[in-house]
Amino acid sequence: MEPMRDLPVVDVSDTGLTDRPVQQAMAFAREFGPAFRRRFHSRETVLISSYELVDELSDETRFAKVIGPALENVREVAADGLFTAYNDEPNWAKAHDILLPAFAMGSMRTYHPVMLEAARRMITAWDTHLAQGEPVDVSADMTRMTLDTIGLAGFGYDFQSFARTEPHPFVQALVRALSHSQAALGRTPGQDTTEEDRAFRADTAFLAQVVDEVIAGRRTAGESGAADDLLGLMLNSRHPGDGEPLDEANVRNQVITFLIAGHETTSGTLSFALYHLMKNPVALRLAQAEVDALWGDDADPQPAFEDVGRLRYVRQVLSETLRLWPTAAAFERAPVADTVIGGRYPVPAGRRLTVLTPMLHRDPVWGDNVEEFDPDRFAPAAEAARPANAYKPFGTGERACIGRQFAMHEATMLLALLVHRYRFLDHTGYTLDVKETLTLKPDSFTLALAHRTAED
Ligand code: MNH
Repeated sequence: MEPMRDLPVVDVSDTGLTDRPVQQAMAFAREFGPAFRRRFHSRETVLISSYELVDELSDETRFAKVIGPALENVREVAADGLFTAYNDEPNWAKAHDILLPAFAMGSMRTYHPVMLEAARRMITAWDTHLAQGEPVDVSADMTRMTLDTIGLAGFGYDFQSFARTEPHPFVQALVRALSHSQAALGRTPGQDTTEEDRAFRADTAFLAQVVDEVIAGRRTAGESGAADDLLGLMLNSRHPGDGEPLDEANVRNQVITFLIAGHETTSGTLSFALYHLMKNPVALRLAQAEVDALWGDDADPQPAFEDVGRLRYVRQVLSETLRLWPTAAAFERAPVADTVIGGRYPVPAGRRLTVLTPMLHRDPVWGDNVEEFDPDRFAPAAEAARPANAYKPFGTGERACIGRQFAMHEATMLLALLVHRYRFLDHTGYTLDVKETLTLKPDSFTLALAHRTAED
């Protein structure tokens, strides 16, 4: 058997991880294959991108999520919130048990009206741009929409993002804190970071303060504040096991976690989806046919909760978008006991292995035209024919994304409304440029809009 040290090594200590570490790793995977070691000064990461290896890593009896250096940095912001908690930290299981019902499919009915409200804000804003003949900044507006959604659905808090030209101060602080976390990962040892670290602490203190105000407001509201949103659930539920509610600090960490995990990922997905539809007229036609069958030429459709489940092709568009550009592009696993992967590489217990999801999603199990955008890959028959564990945009196992239904409900409804209402004009001849800020999004992507006519 070959030890892991026989895997190809790429040392990036000189060039650094760049501001696009995911795309850098994708290029290395293309060159060095489905398992390689990336060395950056004293830190080494093993990157995995074949279906066969990920299939093994998905076995929950052999592997578990591990908090590597990237999430260890995010922990400075989100601490023991669900996303960054250690597996054996009691608050993980406790919060997971309390919050799981709030993310089940049936709960989407509760969030549907505020999701629609956020979607309508965006349409109002886009109608104004259209009337003034201005293009829209896709990623910026998608981020406004998803932030308003999670604020309203999660905590009854209105960020009013469409009334602002600059992001809400809370978001600015959050984005700065997270980019500090990403930058910390690529730092050269010995670099002086006193100033950045001070700014980072100020930002995290501000985040905590805003969240504490929201929580205090809810507590003062008493009975009338007992809403069935995520915050209401966290403040009012006791764990079925020990009968205890989540502690105060943990509730704050969960709120910050949902804001981190729940808005940039979904907004990036929506932005990539519009990019793909703009470039793929056939897929766009099929999506239009689906929404037209549902809403006809209603100038102002008000989707019912049940409508969203009927938007199968629009959902396939989003699934295919997440195949090519999974906006949370990596997740990390470690063996629970010493093991061997690929039939030949011994891996000691606890050794971190990073799944590079965009390359998993380009594995030959996806066929020989993996770069092509084709929502038919997610037609029921095609899905049934594909092996399990080939598609992991939401991670895997018990630590997989809790917000998957939430994101898909929100994104499917908005994308359907946009496709129903507008023509998308590629007014710059846009070439995809993927920006990385822990999550992925198309950079500087603007669209010109027109109203649809009877012919289109
Ligand atoms: Mn989400 C975990 C991707 C939307 C809340 N999410 C994960 C993981 C991935 C992921 C991948 C696993 C990370 C890991 O293994 O380390 N999430 C996404 C994507 C979207 C998304 C691609 C949108 C598209 N996520 C959302 C939304 C919410 C949310 C919306 C909340 C409203 N996600 C979470 C939480 C976790 C998570 C919380 C951590 C779950 C756990 O470990 O218990």
